[in-house]
Amino acid sequence: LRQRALSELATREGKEALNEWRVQFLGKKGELTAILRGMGQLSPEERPVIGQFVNEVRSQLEEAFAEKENLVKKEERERKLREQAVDVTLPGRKLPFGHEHPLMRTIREMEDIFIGLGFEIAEGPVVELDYYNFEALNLPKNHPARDMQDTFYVTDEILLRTHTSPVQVRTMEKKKGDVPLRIVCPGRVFRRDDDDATHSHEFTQLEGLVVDRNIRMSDLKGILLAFAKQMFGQDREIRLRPSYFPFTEPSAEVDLSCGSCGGSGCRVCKHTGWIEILGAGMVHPRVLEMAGYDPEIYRGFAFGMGIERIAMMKYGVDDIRQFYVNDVRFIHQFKTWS
Ligand code: FA5
Repeated sequence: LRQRALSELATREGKEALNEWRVQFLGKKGELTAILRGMGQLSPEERPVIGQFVNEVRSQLEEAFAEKENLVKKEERERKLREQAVDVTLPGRKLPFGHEHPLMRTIREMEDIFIGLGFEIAEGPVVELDYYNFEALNLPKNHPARDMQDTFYVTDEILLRTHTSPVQVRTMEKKKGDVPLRIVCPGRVFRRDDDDATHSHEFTQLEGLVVDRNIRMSDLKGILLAFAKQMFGQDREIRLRPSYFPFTEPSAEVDLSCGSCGGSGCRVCKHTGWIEILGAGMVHPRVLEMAGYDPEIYRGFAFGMGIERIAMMKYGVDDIRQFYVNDVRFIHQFKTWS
């Protein structure tokens, strides 16, 4: 029996086969137990001899079993390790990284320049009250200049802001007459304009406002020139043309000299050598007064530029809609890494 058991044990592979072997030879109903049970038929002299012999065989088999069991377990472990092994030499899978949208990048560049010029960043709501968007900017109901900005109304008193100028008023109210006040505010605005290559019904503006004693038009020009040169290059110039906004007096439209043709005339600037980039002016005394600043003591200048138009000029984009259709072939050209 011992011979048979041991040689069979050697042929068993795997946990289950091993277990079957244990049941067959060492189990309660196994062959060794059967021999022990049959001992009753032996003579009293034979019993201890045979009994001892059977126990010896049992412990030999148990030992052999434990050894084999260890071996099987070890093999199993090694097999698992082999199966789960990671090949560290395999090349990694490339994860597609995102990056800034060209508009966000332009906003950040503009903010950086104005922060360098001593401005702080301000924000205001996109869904705005008629009061801040129009009335507090010297545009009472029925004022003809309201037609300049075709408005998306939510209710009679609530609208989608048509420009970032309401943030001027909100900031002045918050500052409660404190000076100096120097802020820029980038943000989304909405107008019922028909979309074309240079107009979008949703676009972004960057508003600027400075309030202090002794602020003059030349301060406005100086700041805008410094901005234009940092944003577009030292060779660029600006020019102010008289204009009209109800919330500034005097008002100006500001042109940037054309970089593509160097001023000699091309398609980008429609052969004029200049491109309009923003509206600006000295803050109207009534606007200062309504927001809590005494116009006898304080003066301010303000400007509002279309960020898409700035981005189009800086990066040579010929259609404003490119910023909104989210074609990745366009957007990926603005990756700052490779
Ligand atoms: C204004 O919105 C004034 N709030 C600007 C201002 C601020 C004047 C502070 C004085 C003091 P205007 O409507 O001109 O002005 O718009 C300013 C700029 O926004 C334009 O020069 C242009 O660059 C951009 N813009 C206007 N309409 C659109 C449009 N539909 N799509 C894209 N850009 C536009």
